[in-house]
Amino acid sequence: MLCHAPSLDTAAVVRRQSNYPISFNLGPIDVVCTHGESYKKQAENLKGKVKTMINENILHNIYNNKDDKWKNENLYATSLEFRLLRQHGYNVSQEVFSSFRDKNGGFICNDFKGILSLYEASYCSLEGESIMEEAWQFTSKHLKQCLNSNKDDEDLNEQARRALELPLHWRMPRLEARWFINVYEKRKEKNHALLELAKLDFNILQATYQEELKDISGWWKDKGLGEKLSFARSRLVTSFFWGMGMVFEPQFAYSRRVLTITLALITVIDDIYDIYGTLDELELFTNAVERWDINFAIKQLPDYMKICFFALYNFVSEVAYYILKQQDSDQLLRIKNSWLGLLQAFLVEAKWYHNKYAPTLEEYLKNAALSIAGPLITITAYLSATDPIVEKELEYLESNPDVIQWSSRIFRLLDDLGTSSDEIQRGDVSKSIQQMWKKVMMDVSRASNNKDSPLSQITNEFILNLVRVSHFMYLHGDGHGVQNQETMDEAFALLFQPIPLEDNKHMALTSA
Ligand code: LA6
Ligand code: MN
Ligand code: MN
Ligand code: MN
Repeated sequence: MLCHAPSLDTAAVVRRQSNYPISFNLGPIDVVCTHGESYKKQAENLKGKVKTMINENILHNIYNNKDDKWKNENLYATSLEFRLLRQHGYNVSQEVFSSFRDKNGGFICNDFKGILSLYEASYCSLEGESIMEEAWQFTSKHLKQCLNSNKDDEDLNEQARRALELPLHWRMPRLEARWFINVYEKRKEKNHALLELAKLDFNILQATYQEELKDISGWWKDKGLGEKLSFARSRLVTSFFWGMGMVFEPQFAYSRRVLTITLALITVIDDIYDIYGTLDELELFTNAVERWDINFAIKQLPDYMKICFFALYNFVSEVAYYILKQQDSDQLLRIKNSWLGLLQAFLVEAKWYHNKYAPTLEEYLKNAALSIAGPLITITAYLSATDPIVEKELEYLESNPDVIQWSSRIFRLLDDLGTSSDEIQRGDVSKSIQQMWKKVMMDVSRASNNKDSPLSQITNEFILNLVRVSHFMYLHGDGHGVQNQETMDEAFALLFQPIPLEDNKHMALTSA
């Protein structure tokens, strides 16, 4: 613990340089006009029509009526039901695929659609499930082969290509919705009312996101961290994207705001620890957060850290205040300690760097699962999206349980793959990511099927979604830091391009 300030001769310090590009400006938000209200009216009309077609208890009914019927159905339907049920926390055995096995360990299936569906289902497997592992081996091999020979159905080919790139279970739900609307639209047999409602729903939510982002970016600009700390990345839009990926439903606007600012602050502070700060300064900053003492910070920190500390201090206070006001529950220490955990992990890495120490792989991974901010982000999502906060669940999250450790390791590996220019054997790593996903799914499934588990279904979903956003963000390199074109195009389309609607006359004819 530091009792006096080390000499901080800031002028004499030679600092490292970052070569991150500047952030995208927020032009699109200012010019976008929101159509929220007109979309909502049209959607209300369609909802009535669609309600009568869709049975809202559809999964529940499938699950309860299943027992013997599994065997009789085709592989496509079985795989689809298996995946959807598992994704929604139902307990389904891998044995449902037994009747599709052949003598050589393969699967009896002669259509591409069935193989694709089984491939997607295989990603919902748990540790030790040999049938599912074989299903994955079998289908991924066949999909790759079929891709080249299946000339007659280009749409199906496109789906397979995308599935091989990343399976559905690893993709962000909202991006998938956007993509699937296009797929469905091309189908010959489709329900126009359903399609139109999906588009409207998408556009309505998008208009809401735009309002939110406008508001949050006003906050961010007002704080001026982008200009004051010009060495650091200012990543508000991509940070919003992470938040939206974790909690996309309209009622979670506050949570998206808190997550966005949290991610943007993490990114700035990460650059202080990785690039700009001296070791003495970093010790001081960590210390100031540990004490949570604004007077200490004012007296001891160099100017550039002061502004950052203030921003963090005020933001955390604001969130704690909000929760106190809403729920009479004081979470200040909780949030502060989550931040401290992150900064301590950042500091360990900084010490390694400055002391030229090369950690062992195990040492590295243990710390890296913290420095990726998975625990902080998960707890922040929980606190900002849950009312009432359940003490037992929160304590569980704070204890850094397996589910957070494994999801954070995946997040870390993906980040390292995306942000490191070193040659890494992608094949090996992606297989280990698959194994880790199974570990995550083990915990999620255990939690879903145990009434006494402290984890709720929705908290599990936050955790899975964080991993899904990282799959997206690092798929083509470093989407967050470098903001490569491919990733940004897809992210921006989701946030700023409404889906064109069919004209109303046509709608009236087809959906009557
Ligand atoms: C990302 O940048 C960053 F700042 C992290 C702490 C990872 C978590 C992801 C966010 C906040 P970088 P590092 C989006 O790749 O230094 O520089 O931990 O993180 O690898
Ligand atoms: Mn970094
Ligand atoms: Mn770092
Ligand atoms: Mn990185």
